[in-house]
Amino acid sequence: MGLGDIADNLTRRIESLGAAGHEALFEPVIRLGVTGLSRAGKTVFITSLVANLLNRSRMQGLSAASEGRIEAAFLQPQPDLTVPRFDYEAHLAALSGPRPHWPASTSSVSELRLSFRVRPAGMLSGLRRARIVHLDIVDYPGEWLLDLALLDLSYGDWSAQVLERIAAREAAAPYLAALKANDGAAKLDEVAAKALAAQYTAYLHAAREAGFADCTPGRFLLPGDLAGSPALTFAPLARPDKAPRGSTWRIFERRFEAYKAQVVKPFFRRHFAGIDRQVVLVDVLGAIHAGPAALEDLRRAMAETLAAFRPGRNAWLSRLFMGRRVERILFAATKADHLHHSQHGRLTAITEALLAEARRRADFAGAQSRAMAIAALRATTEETIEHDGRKLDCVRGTLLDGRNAAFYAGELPRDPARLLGPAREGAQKWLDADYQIMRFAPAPLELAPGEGPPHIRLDKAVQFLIGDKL
Ligand SMILES: Nc1nc2c(ncn2[C@@H]2O[C@H](COP(=O)(O)OP(=O)(O)O)[C@@H](O)[C@H]2O)c(=O)[nH]1
Ligand SMILES: [Mg+2]
Repeated sequence: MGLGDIADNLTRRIESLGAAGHEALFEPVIRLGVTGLSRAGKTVFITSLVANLLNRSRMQGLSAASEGRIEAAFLQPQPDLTVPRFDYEAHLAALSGPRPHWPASTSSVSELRLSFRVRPAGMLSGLRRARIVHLDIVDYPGEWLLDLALLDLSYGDWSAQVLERIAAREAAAPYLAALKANDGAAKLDEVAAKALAAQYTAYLHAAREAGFADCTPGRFLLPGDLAGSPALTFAPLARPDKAPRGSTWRIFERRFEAYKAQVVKPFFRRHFAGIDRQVVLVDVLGAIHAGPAALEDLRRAMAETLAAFRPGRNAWLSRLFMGRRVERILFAATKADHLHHSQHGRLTAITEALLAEARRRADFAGAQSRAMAIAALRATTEETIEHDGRKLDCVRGTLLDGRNAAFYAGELPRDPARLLGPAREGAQKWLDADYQIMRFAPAPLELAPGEGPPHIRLDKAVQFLIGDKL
């Protein structure tokens, strides 16, 4: 660990003590990381989570809530003064207004502190005094976790890997064509470099649209305030025989290294290293709908993501963690309200299987992990309809265009291998089934006092994540 790292750690600790004052020393803080690739459902998850922790009658699966031990829950100023606050009020207003709509998409790190006054569990519950427990929720893009793998790669290795993976992808054709006109050995032309980086970024967006998750560098998709900076102006190249000084290859190589040192590492240092509990949201249904290639890619991306939770795998990261670790990791397949509950078990089984390899490694590292199918905000109701003389278990909701419709997503297989097998073997499409997806608008809410927004298994998710700390 360098001096800079030590100083960083110290300042961070002192700041977090100072900000909350003297008492903070005795008040436990749980840092809950919420991540997932973009559109996985992070913003909706955090908004509904907070609303349901403030008003807990739909949280019977959280034992501190069902035992009535939570005397109060309240939002507080977060200790981190330089991280944007998660805009809970605005997101809740979007979901719960008279014309409910999904919150606008967000693309960087944000935080929110929720504090509880909670009585201890067990026999002495009535005797001992209530204590304060803080829950710091950190929302960060899963794309940024994928960048961890870059730390172990040289520019040359990364370029080779990317070019091999994208060779057969339709979405990459324009970039690969542009690449032909660029010689890595030639002197860098900044205008051409910018154009090439832009074209590579366009490929990443197209790949994301097509359902692929292996999109590095993560900041190209979600640049925040780094847009246009040199650290983001590079792209993978075919290695030239010779790369003289000043050549595109050499300069891209330097920028790749700068990206690692000045973008990737600070993210892990500032936001990731302090996390105790983690939920990884995964749009499994969306990937199934997009087809076998997208599902296989999601599996690979999840395995890579999990590498971040096994600090032993990466020397730099293990120094940063200094023996700490993320204690619990939940993989939650989101948007389960697209399926009738009779299929939720299958969705969970598919999520488990999808993550099996990755989970084995995380369990090995001592973290507890679990897979679950949830809906942070339930937008549908269930209904059984007759179709061609057959009973179909459907869901019904309001579509984005205002129409009301019953919807059948298709029948998920009982055996996850029926999907994962063909995905692994590179099948072009699902053979014996067709999976649909539909975007529902959030349903208008009529909440009784004490009630948070309707959800599916959000309470169980929270119980697994932080139940032992309340
Ligand atoms: N039906 C349903 N749709 C959801 C749910 N959560 C998220 N979505 C959909 O997924 C989209 C992306 O969610 P968001 O939270 O913004 O994803 P983020 O990019 O990970 O923050 C939303 O606009 C909704 O269309 C859910 O619980 N149920
Ligand atoms: Mg978001």
